[in-house]
Amino acid sequence: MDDSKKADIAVIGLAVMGQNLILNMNDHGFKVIAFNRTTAKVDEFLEGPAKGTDVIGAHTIEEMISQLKSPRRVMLMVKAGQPVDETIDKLIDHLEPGDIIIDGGNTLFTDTERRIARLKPAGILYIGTGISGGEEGARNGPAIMPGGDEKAWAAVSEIFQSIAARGINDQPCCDWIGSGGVGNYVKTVHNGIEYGDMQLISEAYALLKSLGLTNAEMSQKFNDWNNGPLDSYLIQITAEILGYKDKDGEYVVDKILDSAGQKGTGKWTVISASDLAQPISVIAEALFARFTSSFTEERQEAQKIYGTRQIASPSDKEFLIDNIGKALYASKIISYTQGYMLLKAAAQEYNWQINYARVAGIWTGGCIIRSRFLGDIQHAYAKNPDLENLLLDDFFVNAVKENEQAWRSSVSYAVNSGIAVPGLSSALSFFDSYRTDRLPANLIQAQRDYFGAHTYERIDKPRSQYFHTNWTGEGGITTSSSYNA
Ligand code: NBP
Repeated sequence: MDDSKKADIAVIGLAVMGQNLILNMNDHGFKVIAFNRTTAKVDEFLEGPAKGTDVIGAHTIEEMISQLKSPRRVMLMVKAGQPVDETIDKLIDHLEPGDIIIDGGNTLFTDTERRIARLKPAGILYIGTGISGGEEGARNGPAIMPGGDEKAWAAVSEIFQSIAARGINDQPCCDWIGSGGVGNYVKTVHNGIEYGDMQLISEAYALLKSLGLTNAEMSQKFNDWNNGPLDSYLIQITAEILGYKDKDGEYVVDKILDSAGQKGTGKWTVISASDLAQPISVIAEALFARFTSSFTEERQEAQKIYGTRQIASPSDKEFLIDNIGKALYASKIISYTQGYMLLKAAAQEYNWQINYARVAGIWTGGCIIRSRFLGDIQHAYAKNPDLENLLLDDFFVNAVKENEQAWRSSVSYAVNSGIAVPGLSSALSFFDSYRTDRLPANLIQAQRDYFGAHTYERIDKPRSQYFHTNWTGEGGITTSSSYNA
């Protein structure tokens, strides 16, 4: 076949993401060839959503490869994990040096690094890209975070930047993130931040509900908040969800079981943060809150035993409602601060050059955490690419100071009323730790030295000199050198 008639890209995996990305690419003038392990889905797709488009189908890998332009671009939109490796196994003998495999799934970044190393001897270029925005984003413009072999970027940038959403200043929500597994890593942290946002919003909902607001009133309140600094996709859909009634006239949200699921990216974020010693407490609490929510029957039993606490009646309900929005905003600042701390630590550990302003810019459109707020983060890092911590940027210093009192009173109200607010309260505790020049960790060091001779540094001596006290008079002078937990 004449190369000009061949397809620009192949997409393997015709579930919700693959199908919608193909249609999006087709809309932007790219010729796509579709393939799926279960080939009946190829025909269903061509006869269904892809009918009338320029999308073509293949029923074997060989057929798919023979209809692709060189260098061949093959995008995998299959379930993350083993299915990606199995698909690569089937592809590898049909590809030539310079051909490109792109994995668009929610892949663990170390898997991408392993695959890059595996494909390198064959000269096959590999990209691991985060894609965010769910079904709607894939169809109309997702946020795309590619990383891997930089040599491959020039060959895919036009396709990806065309199909991506447009964010702040009409910039495409897609750019080269860097080498190795960084694209997947940035997407993982995006998802962790998404967990944090969702938890904080759910806590604000619990607090508003405790004040007796109806679903319609809460929906209105979230709509109001969406017109201020909290303006974001998640606040907007929360307003819609709270106002949504079933055919029977009842609110759907009230009928949904309060047991939250998770698919792994929040967990990966927390594991990575533990590996890199980064205190992403809001994301961790959001993950743990989902775990706690799943103890449905036990929680019901416990409520019978402990009863419900009396809701503390506020002196000024409207004022407290307003404070809850401010607490949500301040906590969101902390959660993103922590997410960026993790990104910075990972960049240092894995030798990635991450453009933090651009990452925030990519997240301003297409993805689940898109918000006006990310524009402020972009601005902070554009102003100072070496910014040590978002909490040290002038804009965020002022924002936290302005909302601090409202934040404290909202958390106090929750604590006094027995309403769990792990996100809001851990964010506040992090802030109080971060702003404190002397924490009680001196006592922890003393305890460690007492029971394990782990030694400590002193405030009256230079750093990196270690001391041991014979606390009981019975220990020796031998200190621990291997155990540093
Ligand atoms: P799924 O994650 O549900 O995967 C289904 C696809 O994987 C089907 O095409 C299926 O083929 C294929 N597949 C499986 Br399962 N095992 C396979 C194997 N061993 N070999 C080859 N193909 C195999 O699809 P999705 O929800 O569209 O997500 C695709 C990727 O995008 C995932 O990594 C997901 O985490 C990520 N993602 C999803 C969303 C979302 O909102 N859904 C958002 C962002 C990212 P079959 O038809 O033959 O079973």
